[in-house]
Amino acid sequence: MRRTAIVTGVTGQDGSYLADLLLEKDYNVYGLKRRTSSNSLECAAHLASSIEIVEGDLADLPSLQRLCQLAKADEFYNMAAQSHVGTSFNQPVYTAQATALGVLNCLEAIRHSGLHTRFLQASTSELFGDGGTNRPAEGLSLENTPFYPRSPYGVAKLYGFWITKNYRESYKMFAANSVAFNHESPRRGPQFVTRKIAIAVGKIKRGEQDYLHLGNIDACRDWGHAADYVDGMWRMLQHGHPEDFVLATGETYSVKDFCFLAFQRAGLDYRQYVKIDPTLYRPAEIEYLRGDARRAHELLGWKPKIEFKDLVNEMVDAELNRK
Ligand code: F7E
Repeated sequence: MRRTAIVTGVTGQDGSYLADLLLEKDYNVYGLKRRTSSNSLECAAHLASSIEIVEGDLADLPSLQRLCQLAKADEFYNMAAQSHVGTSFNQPVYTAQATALGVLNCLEAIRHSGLHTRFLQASTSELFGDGGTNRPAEGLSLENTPFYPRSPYGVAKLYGFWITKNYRESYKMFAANSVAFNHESPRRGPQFVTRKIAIAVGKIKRGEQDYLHLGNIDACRDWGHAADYVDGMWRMLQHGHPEDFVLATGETYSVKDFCFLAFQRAGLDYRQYVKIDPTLYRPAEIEYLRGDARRAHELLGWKPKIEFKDLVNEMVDAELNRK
């Protein structure tokens, strides 16, 4: 029988890649979309005729309850959030409503639906913060690293992580957290640093922009490709029992490294174009992230396929080819 899935945040990078994957696997897909005045489908424009788009909001429990009753889904993926770390310092209350309480609303909608819908919470490496002073040689993992979030976004995600675990333990729900390190693609929102760099390279190359202003370019991230990470999330809901998993590449690069490769792809030297703007520094920063996804390799057979350099090239090429 054809399986059915609900994907919140379907108009974003992760939700749209996940919907692509589920369609390839012949699922019926219901995508939740927040109403906006532009009514744009953003990353989901190519999905308009192949999935059911339903308007609703994570902060509005009745809209999630209606969606659960309508879809009668086997799987529910919560990919929606206020996900920009910098923005969360300026909009902490909204971030808590969407990114923390939104998870509770999803779980409540499933719990009261009377259905056995499996739930995936898209959680994040932002839970770890810097991992304290402890930087395990093998990378950060749920087994070896205490949580120490460094932003209102990270704190909201921490609530989402624990409430998912709590509903699993309290109500025996199949509910799991994917603790994903940074994942990027040409569909990444333009305010995240990788896409901001790629867009600037395209514009500078075309003579439409002179400089690129960035904040802390020494920050290091474990960057993978979003298409690989949604596959890890899908595998988590096919697993024999609900568990939380880290998804990461195990490699880390600085923002400066990203700039070097991105400008080089266009035949440019980043040092001539990148200017540091202190106003783009965050009130609290995570300097270094590198994950250990060995449990996902061993138990889910998951390994990221796309390497860092290929990710940078794909993102820059997409911008260079933009008219
Ligand atoms: O920043 C530094 C910035 O905004 C990366 C989200 O998906 O991944 C993402 O969070 C680094 C930070 O991502 C600029 O200070 C320098 O150190 O691309 P980002 P993020 O904060 O790591 C995690 C896993 C999530 O869960 C989040 O939802 O780059 N940086 N200059 C800058 N960052 C931005 N955005 N803009 C700059 O101009």
